[in-house]
Amino acid sequence: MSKLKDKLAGLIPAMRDDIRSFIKEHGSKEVSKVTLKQVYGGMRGVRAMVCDTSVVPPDKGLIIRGIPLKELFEKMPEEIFWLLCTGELPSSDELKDLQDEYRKNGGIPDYVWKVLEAMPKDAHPMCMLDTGILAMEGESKFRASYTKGARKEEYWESTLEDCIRILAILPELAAGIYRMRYNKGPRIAPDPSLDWGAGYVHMLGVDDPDGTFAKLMRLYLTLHSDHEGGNVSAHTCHCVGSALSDPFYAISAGLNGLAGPLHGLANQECLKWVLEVMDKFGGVPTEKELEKFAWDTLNSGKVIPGYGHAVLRITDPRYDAFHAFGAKYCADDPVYQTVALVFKVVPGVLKQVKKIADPWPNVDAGSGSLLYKFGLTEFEYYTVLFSVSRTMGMASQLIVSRAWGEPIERPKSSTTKWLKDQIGA
Ligand code: NMX
Ligand code: MLT
Repeated sequence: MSKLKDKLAGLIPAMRDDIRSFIKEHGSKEVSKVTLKQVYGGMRGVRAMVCDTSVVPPDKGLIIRGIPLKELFEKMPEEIFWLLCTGELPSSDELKDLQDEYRKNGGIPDYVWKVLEAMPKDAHPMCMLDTGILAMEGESKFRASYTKGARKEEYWESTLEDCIRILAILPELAAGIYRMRYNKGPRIAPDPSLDWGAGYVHMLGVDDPDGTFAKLMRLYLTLHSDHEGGNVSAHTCHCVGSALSDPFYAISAGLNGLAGPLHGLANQECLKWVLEVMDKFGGVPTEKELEKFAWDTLNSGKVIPGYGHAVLRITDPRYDAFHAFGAKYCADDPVYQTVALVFKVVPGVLKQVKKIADPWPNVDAGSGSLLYKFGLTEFEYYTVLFSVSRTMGMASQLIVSRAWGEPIERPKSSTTKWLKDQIGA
């Protein structure tokens, strides 16, 4: 048994009992009211689901299992996955054991590459990633054990095994897609001596002579890992998983949601926007030029990517972390300088638009300029990096919900006529 499985086996019975008795004792109490605006407004702020891996207070940003993100910047992404699943950071033995599990569970079957090679040459990298994960669904241990008649209390175990398998292959799959999609030459085999983040950089084949890109990659994978349960990717994964679809189905579904421009795809859109600005003004623009460009974007009916958030009402601490990394390693880089100028100018513009609830940068505003600087210039690929990381959050949420036996998700919808009758409108 892996140390993570062992640890969870020790924690889960008490967690399950606690949640069951909590529901039994207090199940009829009210936790949230729902207004008509929320019903029509993407359920914003409605508290109607559970996620114990992380929370996002609007005035603080991401807190993972009680630890504010800024205290986790230096952690390895593998440590974050352990933390998300168990509520504690791993010991060095536990970390090593999880890294060994990833190594043991690696290896992508040849048919997956054949499926990807058969796709159109201009397929979006996100479509390739989701297809690659889905193509491996036949391997699901959860599906096999469910078919054999596993008991509900055992579901989390095969869910964990599937999630470890997916996390183990993801950097290799994602890097292989990069090399295939952008004609970078043959795939690069995994190097078992490397950690999850550095191994991904190695397989991408991007030059990293002093290890700074690997440092950025670890930070990137840590920062994007989870963002409570209601974001589109986590919520989609959770909803699909609640039907007891296995993790290959649920995680690829969640990533399909991440591929939307209002969600994870904003990172590609954001760098595109920044490069357009630079192209138009022949380099780093002046504040005035940038302000006009921002107004032109808004007036043409488009969003300014990388700005605004459904929950946050401050600068996203994930943006702050990228900004600080850029100040340390990319201060002379014109793309980074433009991103920094956008941060200076755009909130002031967005504050003048009454309907915009949050004028501040989100996670997607700054990451692209750093990737670009380190040689990953194909910005259509950026959401794939987000995906590798976000899979940790989705996977841990799936494991935890299977562990306490969450039922199928099925909220009640209403017709407009019913709502009007109900309200007496
Ligand atoms: N640029 C232009 N308009 C905006 C922006 C923006 N950055 N942010 C919000 N608005 C608009 C929004 O489109 C909506 O307009 P309308 O009523 O005409 O549909 C109005 O302001 C009110 O929206 P909010 O209540 O402020 O935001 P909401 O919770 O609905 O949406 C986002 C949140 C993140 C979808 C929205 O801020 C946005 O589209 N931002 C740009 C895209 C982006 O950066 N997405 C990435 C989010 C983070 N991630 O990785 O997932
Ligand atoms: C995320 O990381 O999922 C995004 O910031 C979007 C969200 O939380 O809604």
